Amino acid sequence: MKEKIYDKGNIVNNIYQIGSATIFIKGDELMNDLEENLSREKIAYIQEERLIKTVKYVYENVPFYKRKFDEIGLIPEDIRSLEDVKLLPFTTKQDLRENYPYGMFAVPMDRIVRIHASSGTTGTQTIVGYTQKDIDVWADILAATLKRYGVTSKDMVQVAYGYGLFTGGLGIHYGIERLGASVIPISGGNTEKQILTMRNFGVTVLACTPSYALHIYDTMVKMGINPDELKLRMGVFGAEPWSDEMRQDIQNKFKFKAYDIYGLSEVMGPGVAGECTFQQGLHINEEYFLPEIINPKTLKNVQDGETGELVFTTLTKEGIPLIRYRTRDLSELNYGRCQCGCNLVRMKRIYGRSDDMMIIRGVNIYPIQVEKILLSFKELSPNYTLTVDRKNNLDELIVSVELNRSKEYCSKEQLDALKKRVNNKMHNILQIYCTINLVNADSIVKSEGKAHRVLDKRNYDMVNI
Ligand code: DLL
Repeated sequence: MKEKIYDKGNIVNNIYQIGSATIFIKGDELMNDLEENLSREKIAYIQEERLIKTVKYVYENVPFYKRKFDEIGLIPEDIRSLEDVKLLPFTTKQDLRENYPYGMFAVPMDRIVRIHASSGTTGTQTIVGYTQKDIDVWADILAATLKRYGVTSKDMVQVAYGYGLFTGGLGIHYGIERLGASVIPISGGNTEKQILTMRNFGVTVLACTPSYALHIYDTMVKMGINPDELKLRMGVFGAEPWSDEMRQDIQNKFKFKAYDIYGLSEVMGPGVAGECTFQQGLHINEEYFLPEIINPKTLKNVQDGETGELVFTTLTKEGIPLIRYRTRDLSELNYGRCQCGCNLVRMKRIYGRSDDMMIIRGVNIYPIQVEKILLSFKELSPNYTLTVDRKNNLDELIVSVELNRSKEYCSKEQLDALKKRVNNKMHNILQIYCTINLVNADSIVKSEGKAHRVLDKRNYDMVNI
């Protein structure tokens, strides 16, 4: 990437603009904004400049923001430092829905070269648009993210995220090409073909949702193919919450490192953040996305290291720039230097979404908490669903989980004893008893994309986790 950058440089004042990458020159110093070793001061310097520009840009180009700013008597000139981000109003998914389809776009449609949409599993779809520069920046960001996992131009990456309106497939695809690695754009589904492709083409990196990775593994076992026969050396998994226990399970099964990748279509798509080889949190690509954590109730910023809702302000986006977008995702930020040497802030792996929280008889429960408990039993597989119902005015949680072995191998007494152990652990940790359904392997429908695990019959709404 570096050679490409230096031989095409054009000096504009004291800033090199090369494709989508920006290189600042301060004295004799060259600073590439996609370099890993930016100091915190340099990151803040880039962010501040870009924040000030973005605020002016949205005020002038998005009537929604002009109205919002005017309502609170804020003018772009009020934003002079990074701290001032707190003066800005929030943007929510509801705002995007109310301005459906193109009301939040900052450029005329003839500058939009690509449209994506959010999955719409928690309501109406939201549409996002990208200019050519947005697409180029996205590819650069993803290339940098993949590099942090150790992906190189020698790798062959099978992209089993869905291609289409979902950002997973095409988003990662362009990053792989930008890095110079080979991409296999197979998309999701057709699992046996996925496995044969992996084996026959010598695939080294698998990119898909973690739940689909497990489905691929189960299918591999059925086909009599051992992961050791493959050249796979890592997985790039995301798009849905997955517990540390599920990660461990995937790593043990495939015998490779399973890296987490995070993103959301409103903010860009995959690559907003990703881990490094130390797997100690996901580095946020902060030069492009200014993160904050707020308390979702008070909407005030929390102290560093406290858990809350992630909020992002996009810093370079042209198509659909967003100010303080409330993601609903729960995480925390760590500004300490990572062992990998990179100073980009790390976000903790997503714990869940604030709107995934199930309130069962007054107890707040996130699906990932149940997943952790289930995976602590070697008899149980990571395939499960959670159904919440109300009977006689009492909430009930029904956990259906696949056994690792067929029921035929277990006596009724063994199954009852297992149910009891699982239920006791649920009660010890989550303070609720639930109904446990132990079902045979392969009796729960597997998703080829994001897993749909929670059915809340109290409002008859399928919630995506
Ligand atoms: O899921 C983008 C993506 C594609 C990310 C491929 C990673 C890999 P959306 O469909 O808009 O975009 O869904 C975004 O998915 O707000 C989170 O709730 C959840 N999510 C995404 N990545 C992770 C992750 C893509 N690594 C929503 N861990 C987000 C937990 C994740 N949840």
